[in-house]
Amino acid sequence: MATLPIDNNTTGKCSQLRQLLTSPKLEFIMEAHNGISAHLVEETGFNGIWASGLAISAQYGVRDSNEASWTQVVDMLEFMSDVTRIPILLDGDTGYGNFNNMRRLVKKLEQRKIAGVCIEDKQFPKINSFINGERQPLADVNEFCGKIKAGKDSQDDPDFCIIARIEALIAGWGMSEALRRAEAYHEAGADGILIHSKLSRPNEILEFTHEWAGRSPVIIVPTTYYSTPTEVFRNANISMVIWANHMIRASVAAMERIGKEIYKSESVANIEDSIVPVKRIFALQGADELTQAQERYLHTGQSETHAIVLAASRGNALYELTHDRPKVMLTIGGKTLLRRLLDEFKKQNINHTTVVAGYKSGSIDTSGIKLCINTEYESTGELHSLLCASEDFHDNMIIIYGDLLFRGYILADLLGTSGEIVIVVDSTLESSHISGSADYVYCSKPDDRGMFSQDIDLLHISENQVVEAGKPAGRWIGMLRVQGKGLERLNNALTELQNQDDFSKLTIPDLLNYLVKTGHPVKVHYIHGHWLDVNTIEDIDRAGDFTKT
Ligand code: SPV
Ligand code: MG
Repeated sequence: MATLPIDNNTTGKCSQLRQLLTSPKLEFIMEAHNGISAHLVEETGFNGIWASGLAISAQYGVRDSNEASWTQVVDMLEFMSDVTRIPILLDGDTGYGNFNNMRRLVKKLEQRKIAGVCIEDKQFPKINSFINGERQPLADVNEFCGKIKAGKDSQDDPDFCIIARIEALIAGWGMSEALRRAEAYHEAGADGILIHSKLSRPNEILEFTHEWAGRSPVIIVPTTYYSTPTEVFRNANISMVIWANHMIRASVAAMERIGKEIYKSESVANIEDSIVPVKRIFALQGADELTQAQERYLHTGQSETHAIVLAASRGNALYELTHDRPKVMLTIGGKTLLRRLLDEFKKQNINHTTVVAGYKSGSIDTSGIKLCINTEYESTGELHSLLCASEDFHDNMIIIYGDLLFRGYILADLLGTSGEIVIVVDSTLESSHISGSADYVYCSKPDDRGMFSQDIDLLHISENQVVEAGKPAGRWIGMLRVQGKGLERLNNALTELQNQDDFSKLTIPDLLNYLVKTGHPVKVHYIHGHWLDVNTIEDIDRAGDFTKT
């Protein structure tokens, strides 16, 4: 089975068809009328496809009377051929014109990797043989032989097959005319004869094959004599059976049944289990292949960033404002803090966000996120919340507090850093407003604002200024990045810390200090302002102004 995009390993479709035609076995090919039905025919196990004129015209919603142009047919064949590896035999009606049209048709079919064409000895524009077949005029034998020859002389691949279809029996001209025509078409170079009948018994087909005696491969279309046991065809040395219209008839039956049911019940609840899931359609379209290709071509080796948002706390200093919702659901400038975060994530192509909630978790808008709940949020700290999301840890992720507002470049720059664990530190200590508790950061070097990309290590992070450590280099803003081996370090540290009695109280700064203490560097990415967190009522006003600028 081929998957999209186009499988170019299509060489040999003509030779496959020739083998089917000349093999001593009775072979079966099945009708298809568009890409998806062709795909299904191949997936089912058939070795070849009949691109039926009746079915292709029907799926276009027009009559089988050359109402769809031949180029429209060829366009559809391209879709069918692109998604399949088995050969397609086109029902080419009368060749869509005279010998000259036939020459061009063969060229165009070969360009689209169609393995062969069957033309019938009627006149253009044709009408389906089952509609007043006996009254339809036949083509002149010599003219039709010229068309076969012109087709054979135009093909590039010696295995491309041209099948001559004889309508003499349906048109009421009798067996001897059918045999005379078969002989002439065979002489003209036809690779096989399709003998058509509209009787409900296979009698005239069997008489024909008996008289023809294997001079060339014989193909039949048992649409009207469908009850004939297949063994009869096998015994008659028939080369190939075409099931000519069964995919389109099956789909019409299914669409009618389901459509009526939905119309009647004004609901789709009843029929859901009797149709394929949408996933099956995606599979038929080769959606997985596209996802893999996106990984390969769009992200140039970089996997997608995931985000973990810590949002379990109420924000006690906000009093009534968080009476019925956690802090992340506060609206600032017309949008909740959470929505603002998600919008910033989207800008950086972060599409996997896990939010760890606790307080009033039911009020969190879950669209576009996965929600994890820290049920013990009242008695536990940040690391416990972080652990709740451990299933969604990723080797390319950010961990962020839910009450953070920041300019987009801060996240973009953090994503551009290469350290395995990197924290964002604001070096504007003096002028910054500090509500809530501040996480003072002590670093290997202070922020040298004259340098763009600095290599800075975290030494220590603490809620209080540590007098003996000197002046802190800044404050952690509540945003960090983990990538590559950093994930293993984070997981190991969390596992080890869980053995401590006070684990339930530990914070992210505790985790960072532990990492540093155990010899795992945590890198610092300096910024200078352009963020705030929302802890108090005054912060809400400030946040409103922040979103306006
Ligand atoms: C078709 O499938 O369009 C055919 C076969 O031509 S039949 O409809 O039986 O004539
Ligand atoms: Mg047809």
